[in-house]
Amino acid sequence: MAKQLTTRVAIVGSGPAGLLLGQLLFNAGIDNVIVERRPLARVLARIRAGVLEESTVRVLEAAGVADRLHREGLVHEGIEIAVAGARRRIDFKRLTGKKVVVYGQTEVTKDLVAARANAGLPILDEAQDVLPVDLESDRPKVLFRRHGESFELVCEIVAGCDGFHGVCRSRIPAERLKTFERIYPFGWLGILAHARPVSEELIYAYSERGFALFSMRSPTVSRLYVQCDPNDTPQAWTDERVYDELAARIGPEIAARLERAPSVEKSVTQMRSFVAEPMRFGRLVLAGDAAHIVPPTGAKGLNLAVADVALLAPALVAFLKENDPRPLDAYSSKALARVWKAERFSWWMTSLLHKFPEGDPFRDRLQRAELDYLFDSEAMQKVLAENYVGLPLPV
Ligand code: FAS
Ligand code: PHB
Repeated sequence: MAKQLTTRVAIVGSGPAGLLLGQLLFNAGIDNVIVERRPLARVLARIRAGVLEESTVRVLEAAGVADRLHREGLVHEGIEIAVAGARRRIDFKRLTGKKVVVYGQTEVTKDLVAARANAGLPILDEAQDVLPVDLESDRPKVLFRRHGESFELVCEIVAGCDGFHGVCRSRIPAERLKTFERIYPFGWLGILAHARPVSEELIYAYSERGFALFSMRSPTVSRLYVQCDPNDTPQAWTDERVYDELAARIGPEIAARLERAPSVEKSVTQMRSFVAEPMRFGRLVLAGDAAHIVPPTGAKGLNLAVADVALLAPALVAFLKENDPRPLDAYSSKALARVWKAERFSWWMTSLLHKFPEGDPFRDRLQRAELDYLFDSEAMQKVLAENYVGLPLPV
């Protein structure tokens, strides 16, 4: 016999989307429970995104979790694009009046988990066989097993914040769901190293050997990526090979600054663009990677998850506290309008900066022309800048 629990919003997944939604709903006086498949320690250890849009910072401030971000985050007013050793700075401040903050997703997750603990709110981690049911009724449930016991979490809304490999999206009947996908013929091999970054700002490098990204987490921690075969494993890349490829793809001036410190984390990220429409089915709503994936080139994944939640939280407040269904009815179409713009930008940045397999010389020439045009045209630099710093949030 399953043990019955009740709440107003059952949130599936304790990544940034689920945690932020839980915090905003709590702040609005709406009870919620997070059900998470992994041990919380594993969630807290994940190394993922690194760049926050200004609007993301505003939402985290509104949630009351931005104090450490403001103390430790690095404000960046531009990035550099490098091509065959030449570099061009994209000046966000001058072109858009905006900036970004470099603050790891790992830290955002820690801040949100700490706020949730302070509020005494549950994260039911290590939940197995999680299954949202009765989604077209006004009392949907999330069934799950935890520490040997079966549970039935009765609620009014199920928020599917369970990422690309979660269960919630699959609970929408196939005939009601449209998906769009593009898989890229490469991946990213990323390392984290306790080494001074090679530059004050991020450098995105195109080279005939492949893409490289020189990012960071702090003035003493570098986050470095090289384009790799999509089937590569971290074991296929010794630290020496990573540093050799980084040096070969950026040119001698920056390469000379590479401190070849041992990696403390090494992983391969697959590259795909994916969108599921709609982001709602009955009392189930999707937010973040559960509904869409972007290649990380445009630093949009985490920021899109935050933008979804910034739209979803007030819509749930209107529905649950003011009995006004209109914002929730508009959620999916409004969120998707911005998602597709970020999908376009992430696809464009990825297509611009990565070395594609041989076999399409016309495409290769177009790519070089696009890079040259970016280097020479302020209009093109402004297009990149306004998308990178983040388009306005939907209201
Ligand atoms: P998440 O995937 O973060 O969280 C989903 C949560 O749901 C997880 O904790 C998972 O354990 C849980 N879950 C899954 N199935 C469940 C189930 N059945 N029941 C209960 N819980 C379940 N973005 C960038 O901008 N830059 C980057 O460099 C970058 N690198 C990335 C590297 C990797 C390996 C991955 C996977 C993603 C990366 N991203 C990056 C994108 C990433 O930051 C996401 O956009 C962000 O984590 C989205 O947050 P959520 O939507 O909360 O999904
Ligand atoms: C990172 O620091 O992890 C990072 C930064 C920018 C990106 C992708 C990843 O576009």
